[in-house]
Amino acid sequence: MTPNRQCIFCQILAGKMPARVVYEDDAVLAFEDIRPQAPVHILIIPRHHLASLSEASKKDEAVLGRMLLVASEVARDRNIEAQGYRVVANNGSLAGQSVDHFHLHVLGGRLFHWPPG
Ligand code: DGP
Repeated sequence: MTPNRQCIFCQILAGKMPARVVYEDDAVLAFEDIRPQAPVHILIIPRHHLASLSEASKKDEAVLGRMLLVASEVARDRNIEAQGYRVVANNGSLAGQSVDHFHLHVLGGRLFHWPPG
């Protein structure tokens, strides 16, 4: 899928917006969230523009799996694996999705409650 010019995460992927990248490969990019909600807060995005999980289809199966594995690797690298961490995907407006480029949040380094707010 072609990059979306209005999409801030596509701009980060294109190198037009700065980001503190912590991991990248041919399918995904991981970088620090600009408004961290925990001591560790990393976003993981697919390299192609996928607006939300609702837009995903069979062709996205591999990248969705890669994103979860990268979440696990990032958690290990940032030493939040042993204490536990949270992986979140907000999908759509009621869930609080504010950037329409699908992303996983990896959050750690503090206590999280359930259910989330
Ligand atoms: P969500 O609400 O689930 O769509 O999360 C979007 C996240 O993206 C939010 O935690 C803040 C983060 N974010 C928004 N704009 C930027 C940006 O320009 N750079 C970075 N690094 N993070 C951003």
